[in-house]
Amino acid sequence: GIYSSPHAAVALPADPLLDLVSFIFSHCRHNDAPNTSSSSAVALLDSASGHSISYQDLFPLVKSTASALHKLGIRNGDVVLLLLPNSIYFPVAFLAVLYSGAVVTPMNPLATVVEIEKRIADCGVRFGFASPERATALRDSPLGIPFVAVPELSSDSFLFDAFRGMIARDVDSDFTPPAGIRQQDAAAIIYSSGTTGASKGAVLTHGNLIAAVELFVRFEASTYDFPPWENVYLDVLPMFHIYGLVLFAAGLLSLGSTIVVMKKFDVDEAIKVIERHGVTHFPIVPPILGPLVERAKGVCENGLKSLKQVSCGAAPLSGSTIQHFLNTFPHVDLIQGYGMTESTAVGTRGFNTQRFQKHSSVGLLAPNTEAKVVDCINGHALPPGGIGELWMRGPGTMKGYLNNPETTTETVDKDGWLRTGDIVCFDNDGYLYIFDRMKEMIKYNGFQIAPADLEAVLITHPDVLDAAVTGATHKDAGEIPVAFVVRRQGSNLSEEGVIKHVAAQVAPYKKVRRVVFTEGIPRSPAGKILRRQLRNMMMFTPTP
Ligand code: 4UW
Repeated sequence: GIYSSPHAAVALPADPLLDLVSFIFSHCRHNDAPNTSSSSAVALLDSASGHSISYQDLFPLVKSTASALHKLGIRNGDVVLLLLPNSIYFPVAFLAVLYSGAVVTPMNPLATVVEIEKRIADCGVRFGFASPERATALRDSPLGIPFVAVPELSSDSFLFDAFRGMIARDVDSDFTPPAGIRQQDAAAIIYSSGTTGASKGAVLTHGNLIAAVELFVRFEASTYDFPPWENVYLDVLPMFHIYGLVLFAAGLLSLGSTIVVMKKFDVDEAIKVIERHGVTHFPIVPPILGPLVERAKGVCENGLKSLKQVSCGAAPLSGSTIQHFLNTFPHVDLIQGYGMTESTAVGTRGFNTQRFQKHSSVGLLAPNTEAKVVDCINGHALPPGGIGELWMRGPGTMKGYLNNPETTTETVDKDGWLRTGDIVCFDNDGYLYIFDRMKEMIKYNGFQIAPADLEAVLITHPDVLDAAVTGATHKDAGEIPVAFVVRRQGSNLSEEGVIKHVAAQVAPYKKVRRVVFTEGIPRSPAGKILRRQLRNMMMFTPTP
């Protein structure tokens, strides 16, 4: 009943004393050839301004920034908050924190002060990176940690601008971590709703991230029949999310590919950028695919010639959208991938699917990764064709949830199996298909929302007696959060009032988008919200 990866095992570095940054730059081919045209190759390029960081400059910049952090007193194990939109400096900040021995916790840059306060308290953040506007505002708030402002453009003075007034200018571009960093040390704490409850910090180690870079990014590139350093990737995916982080702030930099960074996705702009920079690879989430096909058709009959591959994941992709894409772009490979925060994005990827025509599958298990499909009723591991919960095991599996041993043992069992909360099935060729999600998580445009986080906010409204949240399918966003609210007697709280109350306290993507007033929330005898029943209630409530 155990599925192993059909790919040959990949040898992962055995040295216990190894950090992600040293791993990345020891593999980056441009580092081997200093002062050649190869080392001036562009690593990161800002799509709007054309500002860029070359491979020659990247590692020294990471080392200087790590040295600046060290001078500020950041030490092994300290937690640093990255409250950053996509920019060419996101990877610099991320890798520098890791190289200083500290741990990154990334967060949506639109997070509210309440959410940031919670994060700081939960993982003991000591220091933050934010956009200039955010950093200024947060310095005056009572958060109690210093924030560095990361400029978005000026490549020459990045360090000086960022650390202005905090440290002397003399930073060390040959900095090495003074205290050794081990593969088993924490590198990132990324929040996820897991299978149930409020969002919690998944602790990912340097070893987890090295495994992800090898098994997800570098392995895939090894199957191409063209050199990965000639590839140009367009990044519209947020690097604060595991999918964008592993690809754009780590894996692709080890391959020497060029990454064109877009701060915010806009379909027309993306099409222009693809044409302008000869983009070859475009990793996306499902809500982007439909508009891309629609707009691209209008722009140029058989355009986007440079494009070789579009890869899609983080949420389900509809069959009709896939067909539409294939008809419009017969020259482009469309693959799906599957992974999760708790597996450091390691999971499955489609390979050569144009040839195999299995576009609705999320692909084959990554190397060194095993899976079981567990019958939801009797717990038996099922053969191909059987539908049940996916359990995965491999070197990407997180260390555990921060300060949460109980939820950790519920999620990763003593044999190392990670319960994904996804309902899936394998076919006879080892291709995985995702059917449903049994966990509570809502995915809005590919972003996670934990219903329990919104319930905690709803219940603070004085007119709300009880509340529950679940997801409803939505044609553009995939899913939207819907709140079920029991009002206090005599209250005339409106749908708009509920939506506003939540919106004031959460990042915009988490906003409640529909409200159903009800007499009571269905609960089990143990007090657990019966979410399936909520979904049934929704079917009988007319959409306004
Ligand atoms: N189809 C249906 C999918 C799919 C999916 C994920 O926010 P997280 O924790 O993490 C992610 C990671 C996405 C990802 C990782 C590596 C990769 O190669 C890739 O390729 C495109 C994508 O989203 O959410 C994890 C949850 O998101 C759902 C599923 O419920 C999973 O447990 N999910 N990918 N292709 N659903």
